[in-house]
Amino acid sequence: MMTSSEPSRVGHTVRKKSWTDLAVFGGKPAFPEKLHVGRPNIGNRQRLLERIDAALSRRWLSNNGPLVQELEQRISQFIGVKHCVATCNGTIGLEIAIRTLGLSGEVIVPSFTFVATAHALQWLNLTPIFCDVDLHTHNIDPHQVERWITPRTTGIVGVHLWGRPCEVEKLAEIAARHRVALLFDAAHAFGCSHQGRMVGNFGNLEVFSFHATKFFNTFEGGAIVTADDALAAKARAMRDFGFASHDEVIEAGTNGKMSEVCAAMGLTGLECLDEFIAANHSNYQRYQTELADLPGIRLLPFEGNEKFNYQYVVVEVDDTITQITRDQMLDVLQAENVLARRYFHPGCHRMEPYRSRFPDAGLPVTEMLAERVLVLPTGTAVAADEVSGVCEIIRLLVAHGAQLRDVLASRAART
Ligand code: T4K
Repeated sequence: MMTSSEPSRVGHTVRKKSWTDLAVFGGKPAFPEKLHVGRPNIGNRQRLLERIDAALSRRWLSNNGPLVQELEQRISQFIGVKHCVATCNGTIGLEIAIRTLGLSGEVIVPSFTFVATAHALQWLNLTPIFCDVDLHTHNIDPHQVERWITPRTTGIVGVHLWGRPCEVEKLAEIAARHRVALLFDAAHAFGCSHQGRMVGNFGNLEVFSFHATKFFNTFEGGAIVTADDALAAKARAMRDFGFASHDEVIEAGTNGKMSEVCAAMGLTGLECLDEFIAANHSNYQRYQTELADLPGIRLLPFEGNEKFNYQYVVVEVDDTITQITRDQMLDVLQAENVLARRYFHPGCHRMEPYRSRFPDAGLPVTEMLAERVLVLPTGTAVAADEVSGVCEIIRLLVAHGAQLRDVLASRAART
């Protein structure tokens, strides 16, 4: 199916023969247009506009409309989970899930995540207790979780970072043994599986983000999924001010509803998931081939016979080997119009209000990864030859690492 999401190119890529041609030194940027991390996957524009048109004709724009109901049903089927409650974004989804589980006191959460994970707890006056992550998977380290459990702990929030599922069995065992709730922030992991089961089937509840930058988007949006009837009913009421029926309020709820126009985008995107995955997968494979064996550059692998959405292409830069630092590399890439990102720098524990509260959080792996990780552009808006162009620049930087480190450092010192 042809969709409107194929990359469109204006102008040509400029090839760098020598490091002196780099844009940071006055050369022409390699790419005439900016390459983003998280350029939205659009899907079939015509289907989207038809759906929006139908919603306008129905004059039903929000409040659990037919498109939202259809999206929830399709997502439940896709994941194989009983309940899906669509929300206006992932952050509100997390807040509703946290309240639905009745969490209080302290909740254990990784610091190496988008700050929304921690803020959702803080916003509800809970105390996020930051836990370190595993060096290889970047996910919450179950052994470290045990370390932080106290009588005040009521829950654990795992984040399936980059779409790679957490060690869900170990976390479930720890949560059961300590009688605390287990919630997953699955913002990155829509369409991914663990041991053949789709993400969305683990813990007490899981929460997706369908933000524009995500693999599957509803402009803004999210969803809470669970197999538990009571939790689903509670989350559904909380999403709608606490209403259980027209005149009956059973909870102090909020407004977390998804609009019909967002659901229209979601339904259209669901029909194009295979195309999104194919584009991401092929970009990932190209990065893998072209960055293979590059000293000091580790591309995080997607391993095993599982489903992945390949939305985040993540490299670790070990500057004891590359010499050029991750941040110098980022500056060079940005000048070439490659808007790579250093997600998630600094860790949440280095941001306010957490930094003042936990000055000595003691999270060595998080600290190290926050200094090493670079996320590279991919998605349906990024073409194969653009991926090759990005890899070519990275190879050039590594080949002249020591020289560039010094030149860039002395330039920075002069400015
Ligand atoms: N948990 C986790 C683990 C998360 O990663 C997130 C969100 C959440 C929870 C919360 O879910 P939501 O409440 O957002 O549903 C972006 C996204 O805004 C955020 O949703 C996402 N994680 C995070 C990882 O990335 P920023 O601050 O990096 O966004 P921004 O504006 O810099 O955009 C990123 C890139 O995408 C830029 O290069 C521009 C490009 N872009 C962005 C938008 C919105 C486009 O090309 N088109 C667009 O429409 O946070």
